[in-house]
Amino acid sequence: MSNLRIDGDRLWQSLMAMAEVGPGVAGGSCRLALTDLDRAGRALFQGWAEAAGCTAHLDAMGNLFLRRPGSDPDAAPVMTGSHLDTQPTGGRFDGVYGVLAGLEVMRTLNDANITTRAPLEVVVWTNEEGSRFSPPMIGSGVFAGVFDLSYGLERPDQAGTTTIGAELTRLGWRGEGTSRPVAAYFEAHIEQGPVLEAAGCQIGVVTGAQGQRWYEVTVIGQEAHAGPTPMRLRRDALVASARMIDAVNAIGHEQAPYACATVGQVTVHPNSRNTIPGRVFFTVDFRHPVDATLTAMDHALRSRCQAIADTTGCTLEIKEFWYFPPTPFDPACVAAVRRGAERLGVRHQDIISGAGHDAVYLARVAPTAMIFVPCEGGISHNEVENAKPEDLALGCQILLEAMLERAG
Ligand code: HGY
Ligand code: MN
Ligand code: MN
Repeated sequence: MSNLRIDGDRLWQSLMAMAEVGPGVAGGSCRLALTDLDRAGRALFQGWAEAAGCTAHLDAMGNLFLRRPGSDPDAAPVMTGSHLDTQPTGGRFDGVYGVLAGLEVMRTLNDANITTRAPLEVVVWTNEEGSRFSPPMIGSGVFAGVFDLSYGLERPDQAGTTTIGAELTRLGWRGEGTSRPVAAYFEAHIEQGPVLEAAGCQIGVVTGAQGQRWYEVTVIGQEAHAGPTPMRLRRDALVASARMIDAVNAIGHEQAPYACATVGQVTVHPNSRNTIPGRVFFTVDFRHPVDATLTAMDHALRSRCQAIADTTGCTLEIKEFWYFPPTPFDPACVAAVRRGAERLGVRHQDIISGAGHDAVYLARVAPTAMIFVPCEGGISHNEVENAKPEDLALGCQILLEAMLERAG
């Protein structure tokens, strides 16, 4: 194992070839979940993996498993993977890196003519991003038993025109079963934040992921004419929402340095220049590594938004839409990642993931860990997202070694 080396150039070429599928308008990627572009990206990957001797399996949520046989076919596979669906203004590495690093592991073992004892599998999880269909990580969530299959299939798209189940049927991705054995799961991913780059580290040893709470907020005021309606008589849902959105931001700052608070979506009804908005919908994304703080942020959100609704004559509905607690990864798997970085003699540090990943749900059903590499300026969910070929190669080398340790 000590002289097995992944081919960083081949990995980089694969990443750049995948970036040609569903290119964004500014150098990134746009392959929204379960669109024809998502299909094209998966087809490219599946072709490569099958050419590398893997066989494909789809489950009932369209999760795609590419299996490399082991000498013991009954052994639970050591799994890696991530997602190929992107944000609308996504980058070339978020998710894709983890899938193609897994492919590079398979290719490297083929080149060395090595058969592992346990089978290996690279997985493409359905709808990790949670942009077109919410919540995120729905494919891995059903796999891990966090959501039941009917919930996963019924999720509507943002436009309310279709569901995950209907799109899976259209794409021919309705497979069998919702789970399968997994001995361990390792996921390589860009950090998507500034910590590693600022610390001069090439590898992040991910010890876990912070918790998240997502909300859907609806504020009801009264539509009225923008001209004859005196300011003092208005029940302006957009003014109330603006104050609530500022309160969301304040809650994030008050729980610094680890809290995150984001309003990413706002819709205004009737969205007409000369009608006082009567109804506003907005989303809230709270994150924190400590569950009790996430709870305190929840209480602050509810009390401050209610006070604003009361003083603006509006009514308020806050629906908690999604939650997962801070999730620690498996110490033995984390140690395997750390040993890999030490063997390579590269600067590394422990880090908690700010982003959610499929690994968070896999951690509920199998020993799991992640490998982070820095991204330029810590920017992600942005078309400028970038990473260094040498860092991507180092992360992939550690992935190879961690998987081999487990697979034998
Ligand atoms: O929202 C997240 O953390 C991930 O990108 N789905
Ligand atoms: Mn991702
Ligand atoms: Mn993402």
